[in-house]
Amino acid sequence: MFPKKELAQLVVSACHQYNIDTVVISPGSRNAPLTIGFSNHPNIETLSVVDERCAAFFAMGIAQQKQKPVAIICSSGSALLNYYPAIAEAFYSNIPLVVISADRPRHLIDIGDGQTIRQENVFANHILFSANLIEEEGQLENNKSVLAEALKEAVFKKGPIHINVPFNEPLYETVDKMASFDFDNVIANELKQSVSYDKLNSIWNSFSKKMILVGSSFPDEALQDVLSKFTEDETILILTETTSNLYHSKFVNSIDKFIFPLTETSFLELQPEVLLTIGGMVISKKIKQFLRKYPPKHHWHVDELKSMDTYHCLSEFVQVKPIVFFERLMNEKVDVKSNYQKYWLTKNKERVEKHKKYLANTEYSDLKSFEVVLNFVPDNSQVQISNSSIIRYSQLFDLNTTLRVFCNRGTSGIDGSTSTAIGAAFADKKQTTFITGDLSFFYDSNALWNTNIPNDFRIIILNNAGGGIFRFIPGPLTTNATNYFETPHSLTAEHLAKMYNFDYIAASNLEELNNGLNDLYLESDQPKIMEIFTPKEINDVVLKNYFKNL
Ligand SMILES: Cc1ncc(C[n+]2csc(CCOP(=O)(O)OP(=O)(O)O)c2C)c(N)n1
Repeated sequence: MFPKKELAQLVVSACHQYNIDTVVISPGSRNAPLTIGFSNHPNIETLSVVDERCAAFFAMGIAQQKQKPVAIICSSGSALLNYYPAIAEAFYSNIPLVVISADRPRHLIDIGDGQTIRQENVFANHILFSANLIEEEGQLENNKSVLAEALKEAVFKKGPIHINVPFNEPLYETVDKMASFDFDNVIANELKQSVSYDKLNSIWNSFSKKMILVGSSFPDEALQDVLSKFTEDETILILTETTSNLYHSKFVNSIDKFIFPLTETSFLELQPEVLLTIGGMVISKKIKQFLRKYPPKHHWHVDELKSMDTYHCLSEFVQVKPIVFFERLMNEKVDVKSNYQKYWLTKNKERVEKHKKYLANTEYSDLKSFEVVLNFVPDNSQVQISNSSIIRYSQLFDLNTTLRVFCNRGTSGIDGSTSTAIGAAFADKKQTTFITGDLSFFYDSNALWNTNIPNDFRIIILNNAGGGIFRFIPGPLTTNATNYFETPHSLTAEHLAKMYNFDYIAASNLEELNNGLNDLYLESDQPKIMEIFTPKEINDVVLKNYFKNL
């Protein structure tokens, strides 16, 4: 059974030809032709999620793991606007999210028809392409070319696109056969790259203090191998974020711990002459502040697609795959004497020792709990982390090097981390642990309203009864409006767990935490939530003392 509407058939064909094999559908009538078309396609998996905000983040989690576009489909009206948080996240995290909205034809907009808003170009500020299709005789070629253009953007530029598809009624008519539509050159990559290697090599080889900083990246063994070779060059210090998914004993893997204790004089020593950045968003506020205040002579960002001037000193956007660039640098490397790397790696070792010593004697708190949790997360599994303190705690630890770590840092929202984690767990097939704060968890609790959650999915909530971050950062506690920052509450996830068929484990001290984590990772025929209740009056003190002790 197929939709009778040619336009719906065209959209389905285009998505298939552009290699989209997963579509998340939210319910509605106006999108019925698309729902019928996609759900009957033999090569496309369709998944149903009611809440559009969750559906979009869920799809984003799948696209993040599969590294290919995933489509989301919804009805007209405010349904579409609920996609916006995930669209913004996908825009800044370079995730190909194909947004397809059903709409009414133009003559029915703003005349008092129901469930109708101005949908065309509605995401204009955070979208790679907006395609506004038209359901009229003679529009086939135009619709085809605009669809192709949109889908190409999603595939090759890795970001969100919006396809708005107006349908006249009737919406539910079907036929037995689909027409065939051919889209030319669907896999041709049009990116042109030209890099002035001679100039860059000569700069690179003339300095003795070079820093490579890696932001969020999908795990990439080849990149890790090439970068590992750079550790043999004593002029180079490599800093990697938790979400870089790169590991080596000579990389500084926990940037905040490394940077925090530095004084003015040591900042001058650390200031690189050349800064080479790769990857996406950088979490560490401290490294951003440092590099903005002590800018390098040259900052190059190496990426196939895009670059941002995060440190206000970008001198060169090197538009090429990082691995290609690194190989060229390596081949033309000249030996330069330097104690830059050795000095800073020694300093880093001292920090690691202090970290261990402090944590060995730390009382039950968010920080201590996070350490214990990390000891239990199984090797070779995936970890999704929500925003706020949790992702910042992760930047203090040298993580198990077999883990794959992700966080929605495109916009750092607390609004879709659970849904993203569920999408990622669904796509990855490996065990996934989602570690989250309580506000982030309760905010996106509709994420659990999803029939595609794997049984080995685990949620760990550090419940400090509010936004713990606001007790730590300077500012909120000095005001008389703290409740509006911290938003204290006494909610627990217990009832949600019951409602959504999750096993539930609670812990309120170290012993319960250890026992609970043992149980958490036992096999089960339903997913599990572990809720760790921590003392909010102590958490910020423990963290402040941690930094003092470094
Ligand atoms: C959608 C959205 N709204 C508001 C914020 C601002 N914000 C940042 S952290 C935070 C509190 C998070 O609390 P919780 O998840 O409990 O984590 P904790 O601070 O306790 O680690 C808020 C409200 C945000 N990042 N995203």
